[in-house]
Amino acid sequence: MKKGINMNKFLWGASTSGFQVEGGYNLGGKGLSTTDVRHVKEGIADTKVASDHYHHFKEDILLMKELGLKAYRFSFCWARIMPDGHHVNQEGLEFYDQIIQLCLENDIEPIPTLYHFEMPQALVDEFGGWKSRKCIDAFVEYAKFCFKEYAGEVRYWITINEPTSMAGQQYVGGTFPPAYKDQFDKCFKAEYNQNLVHARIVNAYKEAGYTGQIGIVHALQTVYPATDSKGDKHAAELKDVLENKFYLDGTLAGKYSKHTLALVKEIIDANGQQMIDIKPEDEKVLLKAAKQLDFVGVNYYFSKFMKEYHGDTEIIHNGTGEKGTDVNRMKGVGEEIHPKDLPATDWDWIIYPQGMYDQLKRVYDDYPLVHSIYITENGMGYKDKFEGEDKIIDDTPRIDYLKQHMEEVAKAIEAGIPVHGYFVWSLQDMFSWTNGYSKRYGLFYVDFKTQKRYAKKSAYWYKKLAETQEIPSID
Ligand code: BGP
Repeated sequence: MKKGINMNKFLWGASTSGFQVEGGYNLGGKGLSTTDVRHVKEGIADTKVASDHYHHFKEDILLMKELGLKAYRFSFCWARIMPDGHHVNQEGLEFYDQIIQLCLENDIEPIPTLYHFEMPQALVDEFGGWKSRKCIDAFVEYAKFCFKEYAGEVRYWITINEPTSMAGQQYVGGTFPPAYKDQFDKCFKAEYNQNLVHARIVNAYKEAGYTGQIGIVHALQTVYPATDSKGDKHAAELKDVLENKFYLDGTLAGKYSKHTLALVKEIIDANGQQMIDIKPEDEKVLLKAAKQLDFVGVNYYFSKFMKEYHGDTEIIHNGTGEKGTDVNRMKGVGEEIHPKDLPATDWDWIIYPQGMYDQLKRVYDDYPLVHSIYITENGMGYKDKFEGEDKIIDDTPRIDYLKQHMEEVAKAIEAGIPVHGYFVWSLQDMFSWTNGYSKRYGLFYVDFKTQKRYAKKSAYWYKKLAETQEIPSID
């Protein structure tokens, strides 16, 4: 990265999430997760097996070791630890214990996320999921249990992965159960509840006196107006509040600003829905947590460019990798456009590395309580081609993507922004939530028939980076 910056403590790592890699969906006493019962189109994936990390975790951790990585970000499947959301399953605990021990033995920092898009289905049956305060209480108990169980072994915890992605897909985009569309009020309410549960967990961790670090992970997409017109600028602000600012305020400032709430109301009003209730007692909990938060994780993949739009909502999600099929215009928000001069992935994610720097700067400048940032996900979905055991999988476009984004991270560090680690999404190929298995992200290619792993060109490139602490060129 940059000479002169002490990179010894910088955590180079890779990320995964339980449901996307583990498989073993009914093994070792595991209960069903909300993701297990979600309808996945026939043939695109076998999520019951996934990347079979359940049986291959040793190999996967040793592959990280070979690359010289210093940290592994993974997630606990709550239903593996507590099949019904309340009672402990010893075998599930042991599974994560083995992962944690193996990481520690190999000098890899284990960084679990408590909630990465999945919870026990039993809790949805019992309480209705995040909508219910009882579900929030159950999550707090689960978190407290995990803190106690792994105290002394886990030094970094992540409460929730991307509160907004899940809420957006559940209530606006309709790609996740309960698959509602255009329910902006419910979307903000779900984010509100997740911000609150996150805060309660942070406070509980600190009250118990643990000495590790605790943080949250946000999906941050940098939003720009398509032109300098007033209407486009306002559309960008509205989109930003929907995608970023509402939950940044809630978790990093501990208070929703008046401006944020005015924009939220504008979106909800435009859709004829009822403004959500912001309770002062909840904001006290949020503020207490924001002041004690040790770090924020940033997942950055793409930026968005907005123009003014006043029609009805129309969202066509490109989940096929057929470039140019994505449509996103939202009533009360605006329309996403794809500037012709900017590259995009086959899934229409606009590649804009500068958005990484701009977002890091924004988080640091606008939220003075933030004093430590990790890039917890960054990577490129690509249609990798396997051409035989003896041929290296050439994913040069991914290397180019990673390199450009890391250069922006280095720029941010030079500018004094406290970024303390970087995690590639993802360690190995895995299930992609709305795209099945055709969208690959891994440093390691997975042949899903044999579950054999093969290093891609990007894995060697990343290894060089971890060894030299300099961003290598693309050969
Ligand atoms: C993030 C999620 C990850 C992962 C990644 C890539 O939002 O935290 O779990 O899925 O995005 O997304 P996708 O697989 O949809 O391309």
